[in-house]
Amino acid sequence: MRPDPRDVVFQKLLERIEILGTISSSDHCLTRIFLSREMDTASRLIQSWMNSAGLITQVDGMQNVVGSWPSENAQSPSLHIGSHYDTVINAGKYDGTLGLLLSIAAVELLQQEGYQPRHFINVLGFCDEEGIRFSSTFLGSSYLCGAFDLGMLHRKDRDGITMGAALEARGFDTSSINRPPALIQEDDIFLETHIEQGPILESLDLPLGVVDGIAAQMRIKISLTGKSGHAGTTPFPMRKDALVAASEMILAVETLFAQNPNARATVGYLNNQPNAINAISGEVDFTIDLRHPVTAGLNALFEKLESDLRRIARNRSIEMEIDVMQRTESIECDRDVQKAISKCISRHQKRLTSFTSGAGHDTLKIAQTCRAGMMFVRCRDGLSHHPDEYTDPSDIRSALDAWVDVIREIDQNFPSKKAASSMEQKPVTQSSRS
Ligand code: HGY
Ligand code: MN
Ligand code: MN
Repeated sequence: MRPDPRDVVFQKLLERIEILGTISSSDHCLTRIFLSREMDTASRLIQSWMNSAGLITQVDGMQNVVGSWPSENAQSPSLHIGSHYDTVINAGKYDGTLGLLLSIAAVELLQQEGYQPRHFINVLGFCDEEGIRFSSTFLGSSYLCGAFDLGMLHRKDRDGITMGAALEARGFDTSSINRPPALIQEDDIFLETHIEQGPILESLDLPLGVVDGIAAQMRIKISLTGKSGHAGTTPFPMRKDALVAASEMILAVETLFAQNPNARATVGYLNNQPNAINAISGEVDFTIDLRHPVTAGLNALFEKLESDLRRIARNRSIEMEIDVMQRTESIECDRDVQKAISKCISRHQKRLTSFTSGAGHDTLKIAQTCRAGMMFVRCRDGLSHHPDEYTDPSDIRSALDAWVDVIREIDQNFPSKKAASSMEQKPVTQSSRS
């Protein structure tokens, strides 16, 4: 008996997750960052998988992988689906990858079923959602929206290479950036499925959920200059210890943001100089990642934090520079798209839930250009950005079945574009964020 095509495509999907999870710049953990050789290897593989799903593919100069469904009777506006294929350092193998490979598999199934799309459908693999190399995220999605911040080209990586030089070295003409027409247009719709990266679906014992919004986020770099000196002779009152100042500041970040159950703040990177056992720290750089479900909430907390940090620097006679490297407003996912996703999920699970994502996604950026929505898939212990990140195959199968329905539903009943509703921010309760 011939195997069910859905089972065949599903098995291939599981294998591809494993394969992509091995393409890393490191032998002992998964790390695949923007413009790296590993990203080239991964993009070629993704391109081949898109080709075998019947898509016409190309890898653009920004290292996005674009797969277009050729269909005579397709028309505008377009339906774009996908996610990112770069990773953080020491990553899990589902973050980004699952949503992209699920989208390729869903298109393959629809093509096998002889489905004829009414709209242009593109599957998109974004090159830099994590923003590890240049501390600037959504590079691939903003490029495809024609909304790339050209100032980013001067951003340097830890080796002092600028983004512009890294792109030009690959033969990419950066003067072509934002030249119209952009692939993602205002009347289009973008759909992304992604692991939740949080504990809510697991706490509700649900495989799938609807995302109603994505939190505002900021990435900040703090540079402190004190005075290095001898550990054994310099009395405390004479010290300008940058590392102790940074320590007081980092605790101030936690104290302020921990008071607000919906807010998140993380210091993930710190560089200390001279970093010697018997020398007082003279210079420290560290980063702060801030999140809040709504932009206004984040702005208010950041204002308070900035004055706390300036007070600490003043009291310790430390010079301080605050560099806001990224600031992205919160968004509300399109209501019609949310309804369509809910309708499709309800065919595969009895209970429904929707909540705001604390994690950032390319949808956060693309929603500034066109209508967008997301479906979440449960992940074990809500763990992500960690090698133990895991999604159960039965949940992946539910997601695949639902995603096929979502793509067909939106393509068939493409919601008409209403006048932009005021982006009223929905009040956020603790239970409604991941
Ligand atoms: O940081 C984030 O929220 C996402 O995983 N890039
Ligand atoms: Mn991530
Ligand atoms: Mn992600």
